[in-house]
Amino acid sequence: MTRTLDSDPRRDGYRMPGEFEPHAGCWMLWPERPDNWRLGGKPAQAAFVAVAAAIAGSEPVSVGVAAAQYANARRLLPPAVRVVEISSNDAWMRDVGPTFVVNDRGGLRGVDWKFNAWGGLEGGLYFPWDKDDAVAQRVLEIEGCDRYRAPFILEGGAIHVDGQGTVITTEECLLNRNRNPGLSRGEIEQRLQRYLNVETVVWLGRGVHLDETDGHVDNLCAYVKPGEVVLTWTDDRSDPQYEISRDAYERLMTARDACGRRFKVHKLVQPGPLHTTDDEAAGVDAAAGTKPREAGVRMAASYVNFYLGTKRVVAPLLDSKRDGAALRKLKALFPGREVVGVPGREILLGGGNIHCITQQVPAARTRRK
Ligand code: KQY
Repeated sequence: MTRTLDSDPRRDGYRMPGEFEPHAGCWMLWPERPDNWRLGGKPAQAAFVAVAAAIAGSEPVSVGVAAAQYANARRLLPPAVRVVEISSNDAWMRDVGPTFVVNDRGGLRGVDWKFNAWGGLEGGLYFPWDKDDAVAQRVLEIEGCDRYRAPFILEGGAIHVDGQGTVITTEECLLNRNRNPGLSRGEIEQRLQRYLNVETVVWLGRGVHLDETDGHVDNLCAYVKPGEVVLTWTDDRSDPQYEISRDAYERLMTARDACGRRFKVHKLVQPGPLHTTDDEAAGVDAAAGTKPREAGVRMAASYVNFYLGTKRVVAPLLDSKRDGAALRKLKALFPGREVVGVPGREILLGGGNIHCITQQVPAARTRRK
């Protein structure tokens, strides 16, 4: 039975591990809403299938799908992937799924953040979002894990941790008035400390240019291992991303993590710039309450939005001119893992990428004495 606990992970000795630590599996959701995914979600479904298949080569994958799409998802996904019925408003498991936390005695629990579709009625992306907000609890029931219901709004894509006391996040997202307007920066830091069990919050400024999540860190910067991060980068000073990445680089270079380390920052070339085409925009249904998709809009494309699996890194292919260099860099950064590229444009058209549609379940382990 899954209990909802009154305490918090810090008090109970649980911490969020780094994504680079071993996994027990990965969760995803199934895309179908026609006002976000073009052509009734068919191209996105093919992209999600490719991501699930690539991750399944590294660790067990489970996909939550609404009842009406169950047969379709089951038919399209590889037999090794577990398909279970879960209702959701869209398919961003990173943001609506639980953030798993572990202790040193093999315990595994989940934090269920409050969710408001990236901004609620002040710039959020759709209404309603009640089914999304209920996803984490369902995943925790299936995993048989106890649950912390965090008393504030946060999405999993807004945080990256090193598992050793440090979280990296962005001011653009976490200090945005459309998330937790009643909380000061200090109060948000205290909540991150309690629910992730960290000591140090490293604040970056803005996320990737025009990122509709209000600047999630998972599109900008990711941990390679404790003390080392990879940052999306352009050398083109006329590109709006240049100032954003340069500012993040400077903040990282002057920060110290919870262990007193300085960061080693690896720059990863950005794709494009990439823009939506007329055809792509025309394939998305208009709907009241949903952010419309328009042609010619620059997308928040980044190779940093990869999944860091136990044996494989699964990264988006986004730009034939840059994919090779990006994959070579990731191979150099993760020598112990296979780096697999999967076409990412259809996921990007929905507003995120591979990291945003996945959520790792860490392997619960006892610490060696
Ligand atoms: O960046 C993410 N973690 C999610 C992207 C959500 C986009 C919704 N259209």
